[in-house]
Amino acid sequence: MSDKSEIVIVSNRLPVHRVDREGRSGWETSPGGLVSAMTPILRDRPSTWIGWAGATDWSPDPFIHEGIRNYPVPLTADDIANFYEGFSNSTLWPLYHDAIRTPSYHRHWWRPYQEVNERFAAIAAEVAAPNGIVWIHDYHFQLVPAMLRVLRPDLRIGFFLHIPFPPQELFAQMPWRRQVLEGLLGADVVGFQTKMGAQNFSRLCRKYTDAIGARDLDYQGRHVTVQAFPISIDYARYESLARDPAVRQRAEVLRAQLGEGRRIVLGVDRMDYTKGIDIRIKAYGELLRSKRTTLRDTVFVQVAVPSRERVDEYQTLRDDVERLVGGINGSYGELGMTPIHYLHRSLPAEELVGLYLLADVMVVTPFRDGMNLVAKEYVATRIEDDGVLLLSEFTGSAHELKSAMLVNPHDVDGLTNRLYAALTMSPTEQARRMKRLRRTVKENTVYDWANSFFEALAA
Ligand code: ADQ
Repeated sequence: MSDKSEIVIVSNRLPVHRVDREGRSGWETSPGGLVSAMTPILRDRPSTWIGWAGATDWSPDPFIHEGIRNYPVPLTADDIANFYEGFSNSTLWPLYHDAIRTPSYHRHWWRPYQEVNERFAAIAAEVAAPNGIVWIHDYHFQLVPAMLRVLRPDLRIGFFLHIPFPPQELFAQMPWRRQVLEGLLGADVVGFQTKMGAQNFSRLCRKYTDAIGARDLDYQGRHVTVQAFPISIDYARYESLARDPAVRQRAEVLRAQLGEGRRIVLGVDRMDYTKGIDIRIKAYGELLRSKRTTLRDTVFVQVAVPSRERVDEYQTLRDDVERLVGGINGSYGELGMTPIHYLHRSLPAEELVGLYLLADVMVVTPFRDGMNLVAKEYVATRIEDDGVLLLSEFTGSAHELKSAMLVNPHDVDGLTNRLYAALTMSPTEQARRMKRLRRTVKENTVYDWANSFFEALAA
């Protein structure tokens, strides 16, 4: 394989992770839509994926795994504290999610953010073939496009933001707002999950930079395409897992464990304060308190993957969620039967799909979410056109999944009423909605998403 790549992907994590088995260690492809969407495209041509390998004490040399060259970028413990947990996850993440937690602005995080962006840009510049394509992912690397353009003006540079892009009223808070916008404007294509994100970006660029244009922008003599590319899932994979006899058998075992005859309400998320895990548990508690449902009729299962546990806000959230679950189980549970089952861990896809198959109601209630793939995964597994998706209006998914039962997660009474309506929805109404939802997700898969981004970049 040539050491120069026609396609280069830049993301915070490499698409692989280290596994140790029987004393031998090696790499395994990480689960996730982004990795599976890229793999067919990357395998066809010389390509490199640049990202962090996940450890601060060592960083291996570039290596090939399943036909893709991985280029690990070393990050020190200080980089993780300042660039990752600091600027990325305590400044940008809350600011871009409606400031539902107060963003922290620290000058001693900004410089490391610039330095790490420079490090990634330098590697991309080194590995990309002449006139090659570099696709940069997410809020960790908003300065890379402009840095890379200075080093390699021959490249086609794309940037995709996986999280929301905030409106002017919020973005204007950021002390480094102009630098971030100018960083992104280094790309030829800047992609967002929704039209709203794209509009916010164009408007902010017109206000704080020299860029002009209604949606696409002209900047420093270049054309910058600004567009929504709603991300999706590998629909066929989820549908086929839903048909897999082993997965279905496992689901039946889980059903027996949860109690035959109980309707199942499910939540699956990263443990993050944007996801509205607390609010949905409160709403379920209200249903029990008002006796509109009982311990015998329903059971709530919440699976939350541990996330960013060293950031204070995430510790507090976990404590809050666990206190809420404990309170409700204490008040309404009986010996041998609890209203809420709570798992704080990651589950294999087969187990997750088993739960999707069991869920009569799937509750997805983020206060703000770029897209939310869990909603789409649930829909893809409902091969019998039943089940109800209760979906927050403030997710990117709600822009597409219009036949879901939409909710405002800030309104506990509204959410409680909708949860009750979902639990009592007729099978005919369920089927009417689910058929439409399934068609929508099937028509725009993660492969369509990746192809349309590459097409825009090649145009
Ligand atoms: P996330 O905030 O991580 O992603 P989401 O889109 O819901 O949110 O994706 C989560 C993924 O993790 C799903 O594929 C889900 O199956 C998986 N997952 C969740 N809980 C799990 C568990 N307990 N065990 C195993 N797997 C679990 C960010 C943005 C989103 C955007 C995506 C993609 O915040 O808005 O949709 O990127 O762009």
